[in-house]
Amino acid sequence: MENKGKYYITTAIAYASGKPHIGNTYEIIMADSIARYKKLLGYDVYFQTGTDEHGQKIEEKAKAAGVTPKEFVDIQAAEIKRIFDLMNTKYDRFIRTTDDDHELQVKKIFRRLYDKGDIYKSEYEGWYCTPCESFWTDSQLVDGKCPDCGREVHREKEESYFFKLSKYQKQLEDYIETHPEFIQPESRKNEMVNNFLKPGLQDLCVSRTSFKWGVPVDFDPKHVVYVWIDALSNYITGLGYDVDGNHGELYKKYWPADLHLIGKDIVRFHTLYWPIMLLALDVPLPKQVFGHPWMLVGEDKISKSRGNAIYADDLVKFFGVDAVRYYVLHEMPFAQDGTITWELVIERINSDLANVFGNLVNRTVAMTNKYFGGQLHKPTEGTEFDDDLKQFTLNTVKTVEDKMDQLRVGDSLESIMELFRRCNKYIDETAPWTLAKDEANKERLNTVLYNLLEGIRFGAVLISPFMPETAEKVFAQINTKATDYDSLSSFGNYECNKVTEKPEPLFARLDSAKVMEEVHAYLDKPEEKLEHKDEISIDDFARTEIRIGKVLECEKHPKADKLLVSQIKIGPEVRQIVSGIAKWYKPEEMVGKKVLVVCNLKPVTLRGVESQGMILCAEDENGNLEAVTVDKVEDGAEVH
Ligand code: ME8
Repeated sequence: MENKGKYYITTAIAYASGKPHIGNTYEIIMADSIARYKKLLGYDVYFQTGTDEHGQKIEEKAKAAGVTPKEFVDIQAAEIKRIFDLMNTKYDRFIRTTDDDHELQVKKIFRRLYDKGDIYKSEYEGWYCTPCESFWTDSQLVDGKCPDCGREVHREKEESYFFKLSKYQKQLEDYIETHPEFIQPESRKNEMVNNFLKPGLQDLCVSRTSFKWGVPVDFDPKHVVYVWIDALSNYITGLGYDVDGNHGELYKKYWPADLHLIGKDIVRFHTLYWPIMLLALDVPLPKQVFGHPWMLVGEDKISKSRGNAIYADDLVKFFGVDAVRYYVLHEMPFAQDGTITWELVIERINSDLANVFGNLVNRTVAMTNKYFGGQLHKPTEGTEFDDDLKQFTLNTVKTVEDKMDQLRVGDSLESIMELFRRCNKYIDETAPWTLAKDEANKERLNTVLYNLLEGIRFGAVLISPFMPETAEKVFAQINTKATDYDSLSSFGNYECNKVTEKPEPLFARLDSAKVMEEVHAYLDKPEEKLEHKDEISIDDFARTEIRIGKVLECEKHPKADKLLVSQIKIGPEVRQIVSGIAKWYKPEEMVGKKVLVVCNLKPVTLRGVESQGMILCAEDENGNLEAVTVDKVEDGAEVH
């Protein structure tokens, strides 16, 4: 296939502050579908996503959770990646802003802008919104609250570094004017121009001293780099951009980005601050920023605190990966917000995936088996219905191409669904079951089924970027290898291999009331929690001396069946310890084990035998007990 050139696509990097909801997840599914579609067309695609891990909010959340910020983001990033992987997204790099290569370049970028005089030191006083990590002036506040999120703001004053946005305003305006496709959809562009550029850009505060969790400014380490400067840089650092010009191969090949896919709330950062950073660094600007709309639950904003959040992994449990991908991609309009509820997902699966797509494939494969033992031959004749179907099929390829060029993903899926509807109509028009009654119609029946299988093949190839697993299932059922884009250049490339004998339905029809009952039972299930003891401080814990001990000898207690008596070497000492483990261990099984011993327990005498410590064991609900052991560490080593 002809190489169409390179295509670099990115998503926003998700805040590593909590589990991503279906709205956040929609963005990566959409990016994945665009990336797969471009690959299908023959582009050399690089797709990057990842996590935004610094900032005050994350520092505070980590503190509340009693872990270090790095421990906190490690857990969050793993969860975010798990959800992205579950949704079958095939990114080339999952960048984390705590990655060393990224942090190094962020430091260098900040220093370069400072050395150039584009960043300068001054003092800042303003209204600060902690969740948004943004300063606001009096006039920017809305009813005294943060204009972005509507939450409380507080007064803060700090010595800060500032970025001279104003210096590049004119250059940016010219770029936006001469590149009408740069900010999409059009409505978002107008918002940026009218609300921010026309009034004039203010210099941006780009460092913080009120918290520590960020990339330090290397020449003034009490400051950390503003999280947006850090986060936006990921799009170039992830490719191996180097401030000193020693760029990696990926950067040389893929930059500038063809598409930054982001949500409507962060268009300002991507179309004003980011291009100005690039202008200041003398780096070419990205070709397009697309601010997609938001997904709502019913009519409300998705919010964990409101308790209305829907998560991709829960949906997948009930409907499978591809049905969820289909729903979010099909349902999200181009510019207006879209909506999701569990009931709507069920309705859409029934109306489109079960009744139209699944039913078409199932009926066609079943008829091919029934009337031809699963094996057709290439047809020799046609009728007007056939021409119409063929034309419709070929047109669908073009329509999808046009729509995808404009990133109208939902419309593209609708066109593919229209093709399946057209095929179903063709079944009604040709009535294969009637043709089958007369042997004289055998050739005609072969043609009809061939055209249907070919229509299905076209639909499956076209839908493969959006529903990759389903497309594979269809290819397997109709047994075709003609799955590349070139095979769609003309109607009639289906090879007539023997179709599968027993086609599995692609999508089961769902009984809404029944499924909703199960959904409620599942979602209302109280979260299981362990009972915890009172909190202790690290100092309290440090009072317990736990060391590794090697069991040298072990025998039964002379007077108690439940007890074993061990001689345990702990570094230079040997201690005698009595433990209630005879039910689980024979004495000889203990010999040689390196166990954990509490050394500073007051000695006690148990049925006449002194015990100078305690072996640590784990016991589960089923009554299994195991001594905790180590492998490599020498006896005497302390556990902390
Ligand atoms: O904004 N529907 O991260 P984030 C659709 N770290 N998209 C939604 C949405 C919804 N209901 N809610 C959020 C950040 N999003 C920054 C980005 S990029 C250098 C730094 C989108 O985890 C949101 O618009 O809050 C954004 O594009 C993405 O999810 C991640 O949001």
